[in-house]
Amino acid sequence: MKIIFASVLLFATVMCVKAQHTDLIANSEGRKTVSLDGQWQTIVDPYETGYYDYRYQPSANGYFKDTKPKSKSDLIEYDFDTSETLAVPGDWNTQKERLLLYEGTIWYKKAFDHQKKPNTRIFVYFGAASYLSDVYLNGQKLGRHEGGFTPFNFEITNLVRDKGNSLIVKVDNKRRRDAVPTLNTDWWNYGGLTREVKLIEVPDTFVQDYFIQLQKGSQNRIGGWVRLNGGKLNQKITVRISEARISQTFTADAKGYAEINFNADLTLWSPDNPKLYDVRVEAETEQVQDQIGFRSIEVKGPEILLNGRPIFLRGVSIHEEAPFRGGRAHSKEDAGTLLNWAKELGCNFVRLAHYPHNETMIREADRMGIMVWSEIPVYWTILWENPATFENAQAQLSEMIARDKNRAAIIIWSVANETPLGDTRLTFLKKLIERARSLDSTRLISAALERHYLDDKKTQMIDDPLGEYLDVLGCNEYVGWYDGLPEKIDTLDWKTKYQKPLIMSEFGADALYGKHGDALTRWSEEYQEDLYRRTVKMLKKISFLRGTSPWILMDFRSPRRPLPGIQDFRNRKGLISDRGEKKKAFFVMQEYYRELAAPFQK
Ligand code: GCB
Repeated sequence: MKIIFASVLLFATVMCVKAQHTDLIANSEGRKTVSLDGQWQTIVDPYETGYYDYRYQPSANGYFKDTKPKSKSDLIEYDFDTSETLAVPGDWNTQKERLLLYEGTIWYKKAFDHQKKPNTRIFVYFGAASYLSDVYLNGQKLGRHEGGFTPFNFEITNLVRDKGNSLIVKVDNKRRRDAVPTLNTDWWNYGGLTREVKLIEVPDTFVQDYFIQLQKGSQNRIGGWVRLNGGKLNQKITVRISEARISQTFTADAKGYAEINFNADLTLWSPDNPKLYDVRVEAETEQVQDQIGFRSIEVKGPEILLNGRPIFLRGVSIHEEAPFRGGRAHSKEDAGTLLNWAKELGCNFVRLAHYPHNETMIREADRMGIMVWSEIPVYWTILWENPATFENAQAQLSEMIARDKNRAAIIIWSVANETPLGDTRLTFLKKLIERARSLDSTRLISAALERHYLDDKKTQMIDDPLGEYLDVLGCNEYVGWYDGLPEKIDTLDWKTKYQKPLIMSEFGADALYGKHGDALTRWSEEYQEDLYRRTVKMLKKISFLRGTSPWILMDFRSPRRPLPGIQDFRNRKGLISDRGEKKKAFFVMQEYYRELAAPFQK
């Protein structure tokens, strides 16, 4: 009886610590931090032996205890310190050949020392971990985080020691039907601590978060809020933008929250002039600095207005895949290469598919003047009716917005990609849209929808009921690749039920760089080129089209693409190969964007 009670209690404690990561600390890139990047000790654990006992109950003495034998007779069947290492940040699949197809658990350990200063608090911050993470410090569980592409942090003030800390993370990338994304995706299920890990040290009461952007519809009024966290909440907070001669002081309420609101005479951010201001948020106990751009983004009928002027989004879709070396991208160099290719193509816009990319990518886009569509991996066949799936999608959406809401580059939050019509899906996505609008009323909301044929077999109709709730319609179409041959493209007419701008959020064809043939030879550069030529002609006739993001900038790894000698497990729809070689279709798109740039002025 006692044993049963004890194990129930243990189970309850292990399970109850679920999910309690603290709200994200804003601007992790701009704060003083200690990097924990580098080699971490790792244990590959396909059966989760380090987590469950032999009755498949959570074990009290899992690997997170990091126990060492105390005598020569002690039985301990693992040892982080003599185990293999993996680099963080980095996916595990591309670091060791035998992990390429691995989907399961790997335990990570980092030992560190840290002299905590008086009157400070310490957080451990993860840029992302794919997909499900259980985090422990010195044998104690800090919490769990679900979702592979958004940051999270835990407070460790009371657990951290001056010497010999053991930070252990169980990362599990097993796919699940009820997860977001679900079992089925056209991209590689990279696992691991794929982004940076760091310690953030802040004063006892600190600036937890802030939202500083132009108010919806205004080009000269900044609105938003600042939120403090700690014991001394009722502080004065000054928002200072010295270059614009702005210094405005507010008083936080008893909860540490201050609404901010003031006029500002600013040079607006745009692709022509990606102006960023040094913005300081000065509370009494902490001062934080950030680089923030200000611009307005609105829709009016089928127009998209940037700073009040109509704009055409000359875009391209991008996966978070590293050029040349492969695997998950995470560095400034990766971001620079991808975004410079987009610029060379003539882009002023990128669709970052199909999940939030790393923060460096967004900050580079901010600096380079490239507008961004950012999305969550609500992709294809999510379990719409499952409440936990909704909570998970909503958490990922909230974390995406929490991290990037001060980046001028981001103009669109997208809630879904190619999801099948139905009532439960509509309810699910409407709720996500409401949540996005409640967190950020300044940006546009979109989703990549599908089209269908009318009876005449040539009219492409966009009338997905979700369209009613979006600001901008996205549409993925693959006429000429999955649907007929390229000549079919010439016959199409486009219609929409909505008086709203359309972004053709995907179109394209696979081509292996260097493979040549005539325009009807699948996988040849000529087929892809011909499809792009015909598609561009078609696009020019769509009166409500205000943007394009062809699929895709660079070839990327996908488990759905086995064809030997051609695909070799890569989606070859890139305009550029994974080795950086430009295919013929790149230049078709480049020419179209040159034409478009002229009247619309970048
Ligand atoms: C799509 C998906 C994208 C795929 C692409 C393809 O519609 O949105 O994730 O990779 O098609 O290549 O089939």
